[in-house]
Amino acid sequence: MLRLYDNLSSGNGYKCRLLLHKLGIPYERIELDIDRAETRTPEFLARNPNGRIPTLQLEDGSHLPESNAILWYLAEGTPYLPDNREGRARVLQWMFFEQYSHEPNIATVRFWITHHVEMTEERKLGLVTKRRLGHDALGVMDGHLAERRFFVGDRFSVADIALYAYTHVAEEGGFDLSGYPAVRAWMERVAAEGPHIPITQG
Ligand SMILES: N[C@@H](CCC(=O)N[C@@H](CS)C(=O)NCC(=O)O)C(=O)O
Repeated sequence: MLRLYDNLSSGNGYKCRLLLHKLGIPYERIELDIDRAETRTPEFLARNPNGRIPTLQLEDGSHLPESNAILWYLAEGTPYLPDNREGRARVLQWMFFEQYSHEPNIATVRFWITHHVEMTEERKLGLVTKRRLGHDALGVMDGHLAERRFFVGDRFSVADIALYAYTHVAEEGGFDLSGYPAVRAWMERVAAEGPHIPITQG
């Protein structure tokens, strides 16, 4: 059986939980306390030397870290990945966008706030830039979604899962989504794409 090393507050973990639920794949979920460095023990570092969840243990006992790689692995051969070359490349385009322009800004600020991380001078300075870059990413998404139902090919895909995970909780990080009507309408469509689970569900 697949085993997911996870933390319930994590949007990256939620991406995997949501897709596993949609696909009806049974799995064992191991909750690690990321505030107490449970991802940095020698035992866990042997599974993922980068010391982070989500990490998926495959049927053969090997480990696959990185949320979007896990999404790609699980989505292969399912309706959640386009079957044409351009469509698949566009899904990757948005997943790379998520990891470079969205998650490091929106997810990190949410983490600092919701996990009550000490706001050092360095973090206070970083916050200003992360707010600006996070809003830039939301603006790019809003522009793209203005005339589209989903990110790629007008069909729900893992690109939507990757971007939904931290967008729908962006307000927990102080990102006001009222100025992004297309993003808000898209979030409603994503939540209506059954079977769906909330980020709080393990
Ligand atoms: N690029 C990675 C990021 C993973 C990540 O940042 N995980 C965080 C939780 S969301 C974590 O494990 N933090 C604990 C730590 O760094 O020790 C992914 O998409 O999976």
